[in-house]
Amino acid sequence: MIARLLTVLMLALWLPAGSLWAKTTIKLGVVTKPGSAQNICAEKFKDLLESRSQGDYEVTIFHSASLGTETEILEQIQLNSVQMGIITDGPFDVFLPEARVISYPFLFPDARAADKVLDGPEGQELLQHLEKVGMKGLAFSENGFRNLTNSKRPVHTVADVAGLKIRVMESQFHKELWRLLGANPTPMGWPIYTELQQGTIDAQENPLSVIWTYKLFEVQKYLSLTGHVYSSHIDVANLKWFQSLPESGQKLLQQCMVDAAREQRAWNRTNEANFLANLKEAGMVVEEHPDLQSFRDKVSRIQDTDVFKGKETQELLQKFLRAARE
Ligand code: EAX
Repeated sequence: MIARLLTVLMLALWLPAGSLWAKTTIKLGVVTKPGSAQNICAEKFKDLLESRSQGDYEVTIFHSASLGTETEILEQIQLNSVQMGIITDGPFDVFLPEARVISYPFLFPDARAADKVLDGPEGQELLQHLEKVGMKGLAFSENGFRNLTNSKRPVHTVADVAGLKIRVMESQFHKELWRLLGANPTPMGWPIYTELQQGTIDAQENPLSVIWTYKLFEVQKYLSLTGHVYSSHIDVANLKWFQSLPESGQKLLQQCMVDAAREQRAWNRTNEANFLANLKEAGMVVEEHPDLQSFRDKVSRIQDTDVFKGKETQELLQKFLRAARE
């Protein structure tokens, strides 16, 4: 009798705890530090999901390379030891060659064109492809147009790039791009301040927000507004984990990420002029109008090289090229 009473009592005590345990916890990885583009999106996503789900979901953001490089975060997402990530498009290409179509050189004339293609059927097709590598593609947030910095000399034409030891993302495509431009590229994970400071590398390329937030002006004197590629983040989840959520949860999570990404893109664009002004004030020598035609000429045949030779990559590239020109 007493034993039965005790069981009933224990069950009664368990129930509220049981409903608390039903909370879904999510580990979300970004390589960058607070204040960075990825973090703005991650924090917005966390706010939206936790408030709209009234606490059914809890998001913990792992940032500042605490989970390793972006390549390493992607590996952890595939293993589901991390459920979600906001990751620069570059490092995806080792997992999914199709991802390199976003950063085809000089593809998008401006951010609006990028939004049109990435939010349209072509971008959605790319997100679908991620399922082949165990990831659910939720949305595109923005890193931004990438610009070249270096410690050696002003870069006006592509000839000035010759021989620069440049760090590129862990991406076969970016390595090939800078090889074609005449530099000496080395793939490395983020961050790279120490390597720039010690002179292991002379140059790097990133959007203005990153150059500012990571104080690269302290170790890079010259900035050229090359805007050679548009760089997005692909906001992803582990596919099996995502599919294990109730349908309402899947919809909510996706909508929160789409909304967070939209706000984050707006943040990035609103601040771009300030980032440039800050970098000038910090003493960078800025080439605002480099001879971009000389860059275009060097990479005009890149779509015939090995990095775009896969059938599906080539097909998606043709769709992106068409859509971007419409
Ligand atoms: O977002 O590795 C890179 O160059 C990325 O752009 C960096 O993570 C900053």
